[in-house]
Amino acid sequence: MGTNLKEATEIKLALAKDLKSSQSSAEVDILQTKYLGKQGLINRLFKTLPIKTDPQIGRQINDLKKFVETRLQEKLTSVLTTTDKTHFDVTTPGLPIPQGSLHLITQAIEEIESIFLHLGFVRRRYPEVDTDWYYAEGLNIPKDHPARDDQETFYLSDTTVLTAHTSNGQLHEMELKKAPPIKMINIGKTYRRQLDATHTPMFHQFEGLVVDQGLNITHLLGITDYFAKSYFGPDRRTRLRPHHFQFTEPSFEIDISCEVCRGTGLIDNLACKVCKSGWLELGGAGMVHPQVLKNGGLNPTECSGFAFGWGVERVLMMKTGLPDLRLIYGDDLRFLNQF
Ligand code: FA5
Repeated sequence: MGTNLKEATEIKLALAKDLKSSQSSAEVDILQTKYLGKQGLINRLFKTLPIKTDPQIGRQINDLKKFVETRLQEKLTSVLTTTDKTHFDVTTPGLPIPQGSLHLITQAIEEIESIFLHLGFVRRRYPEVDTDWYYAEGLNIPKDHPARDDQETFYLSDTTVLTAHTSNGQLHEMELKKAPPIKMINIGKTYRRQLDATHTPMFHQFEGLVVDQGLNITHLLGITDYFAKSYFGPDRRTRLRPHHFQFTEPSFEIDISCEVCRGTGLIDNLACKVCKSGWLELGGAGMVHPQVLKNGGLNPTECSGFAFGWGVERVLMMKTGLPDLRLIYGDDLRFLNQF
C-alpha cells in the first residue's frame, strides 16, 4: 500500500511541475501522452503494481488517473482562453471577406472597348504626357489657339503637356501604321483645369480613328449609330450637328436622342428636364483634316479618314443618370458599391 501511495505522490508532484511549465495546447497534448497514453506513466503503474492481488491498488490508480485527467483538462481550457494564441479552432465561423469589384470607369472602358473590338477596331494606348507636336501643332492647332490656353491645359514645360484630349493618338497611330487601313480606338486619361458636376480635372476619352480609301461621313454615322445602340440601347438615334475642330474638316458634334422623352423634347407637353430639346450631346467628330493626314505621313489624295473623341465619364453619366461626375472619383463606398 505504501509503495503505490509513494508512486502516486511522485506522479502528482511531477504533473504539478509539468503543468506549471506548459504554455500551449501543444505542450498539454504532450503531457496527455506522457501521463495517460498507452505507454504513459499511469498505464505503467497498472502493469507493474500487483493490482490483481490487491484491489485497493487498482482503485487508487484509477483515482490518480481521474485526478490527472481533470488537471490536464483544466490546464488545456486555461491555455486556450489565455496564453495560447496559436490555437486554431476549425469550428469557429469565418469572418466575412469584403468583396471588391472593378471601378465603374474600368467597367465602362471594358464595355466601350468590346463594342469597338466587335467592329474590328484595335485598342491602343498613347502617351498621357506628350509633346506639343502630337498634342497640338501636328493637329493644326496653332500656338495662339484657345485650346492651348494654360487656363485649361496643364503644361509641364513649354513643349510638354498633360494631354487634354486623346487626339494626340491620331498622329502616333498614322506613324505606327505608315499606310491605311487604320482602325483604332485609343482610350486613355486626359487632363483639364476644370472641376464641377460635369467636369473633372482627370477624365477619360475614347478616340476613334479610321483611315482608308473612299471613306465618307456616312461611314462615320454608321459607326456612331452602332455605338449608340450597343451602349445605350436599340431605341436610341444619333444626329450630326455642324461644329468646329482644327483637326477635322468638316467637323460635327454628335447628339444622341434622349431616353427620357424619347427624342421629342417634351414630357406631358412640358420641356423635358433632362435634355430640353430631345437630344443629348455625345461629343466631337469629323473627317480627318488633309493636313493632319500629311502630318502623320499619309497621302490625302490617296486616302481619307474620320475621327471622333468622346468622354467615358460623360457617356456613363448619360447612361446611368449619374448627377455629378465628382462622385466617380470620391471615396463614398455607399455609391461605389452599387457598381
Ligand atoms: C475634344 O477633346 C476633341 N479632341 C474631340 C474630337 C476628336 C473631335 C476627334 C473631332 C475628332 P471636346 O473638348 O469637346 O473635344 O471633348 C470631348 C469630350 O470630352 C466631351 O464631349 C466630354 O464628353 C468630355 N469632356 C471634356 N472635358 C471634360 C471634363 N473636364 N470632364 C469630363 N469629361 C470631359
